[in-house]
Amino acid sequence: MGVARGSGETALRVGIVGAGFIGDVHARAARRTGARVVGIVASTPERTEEAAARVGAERTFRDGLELIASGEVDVVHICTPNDLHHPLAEAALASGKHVVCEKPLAVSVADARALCAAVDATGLVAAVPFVYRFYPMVREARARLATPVGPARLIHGSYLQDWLSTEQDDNWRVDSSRGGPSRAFADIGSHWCDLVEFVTGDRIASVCAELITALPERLSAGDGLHAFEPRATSEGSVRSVDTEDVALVMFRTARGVTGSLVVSQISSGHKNQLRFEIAAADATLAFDQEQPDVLWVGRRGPSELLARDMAHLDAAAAAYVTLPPGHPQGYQDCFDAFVADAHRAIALGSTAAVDGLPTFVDGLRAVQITDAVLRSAEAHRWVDVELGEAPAAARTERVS
Ligand code: SOE
Repeated sequence: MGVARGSGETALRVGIVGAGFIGDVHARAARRTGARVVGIVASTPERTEEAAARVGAERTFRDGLELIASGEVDVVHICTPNDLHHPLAEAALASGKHVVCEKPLAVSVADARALCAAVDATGLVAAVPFVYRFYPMVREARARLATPVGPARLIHGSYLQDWLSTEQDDNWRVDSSRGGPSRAFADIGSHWCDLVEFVTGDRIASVCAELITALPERLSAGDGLHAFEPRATSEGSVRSVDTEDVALVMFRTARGVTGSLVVSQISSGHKNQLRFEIAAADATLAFDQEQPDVLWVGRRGPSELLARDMAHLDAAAAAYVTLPPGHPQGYQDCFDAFVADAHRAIALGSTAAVDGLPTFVDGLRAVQITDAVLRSAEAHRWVDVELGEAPAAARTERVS
């Protein structure tokens, strides 16, 4: 493990592979936990040098495998294009490193399952940033669905963005060879499904899906553009698109609840709007990721817009409050809370010790749901989600 700090504690040593906007988010979150950002790697030597200066990394590495083999890091944060997640996570686990791997965990169920088996075999900590679980008002919704408002009867919502809404917009996610066979659903529909399963405690058991590619051609930008990055030039060759812009999904859960989801990355005006609405017996709960400091509680009688004030929140929600009411907590705060919990699990030697931490088992779930959505859209019928036996939770014995 890392070098001792004044209090005798050991600062965790973090290595980051991938330096798009999310790599910077990981670096800021790691630093906020008190970890050292020992090293970073980007897609080119120039971008690596720029990223190291930008995030204040202690050194650079030639590539992800050199960072993993260096012996200078305790946990590897994987923030690369999706096709590299499996090989890098596999190498990190094999070398005894804990892993935080961006979603989707892998571009196939087999690869995601193999990674879960590797985690189970080593007992290392391995987490996936389904970070929207870490908003205090999401935890409040989860607590209310567990008791006062009763079980869910109807679940619906959407996840809408517009950063891919013109032919000029391009990104590695659009290319199935880099992003995987599903784009919009795997990229952001996975967040929505993880969140509603987390909040309700239920599981999506079958889906009926339609996938739509509204822009069949785009102006290729190669690997050059990061998510949400505006295009500077209109140079580039036209390329055909083999992944979806929109996913429409109906689903049934294991408890028999029905629901629907609209996923779109071409909805002008919506920047990162994840919304769910859950109609339970005594109230409806609605959450909007673009207004994350409030939770709407709808009733036959007076409804209320519950503001984040720890004096009135369930203890499970108050645990994630870091600022007084009226001082909005946002996306980076939510990401910081996820990384803090992941690093706490490393310190404790167990993911089971940290309630609500999304692990590789949750990453596998998301890939299984994505696989069912792809099969349903192909066959134009309802398809069961491959629930299978979720791999055993990582053992809790100490990690060397
Ligand atoms: C792009 O769609 C993206 O950065 C996703 O990859 C993230 O998972 C999501 O949280 C925000 O949008």
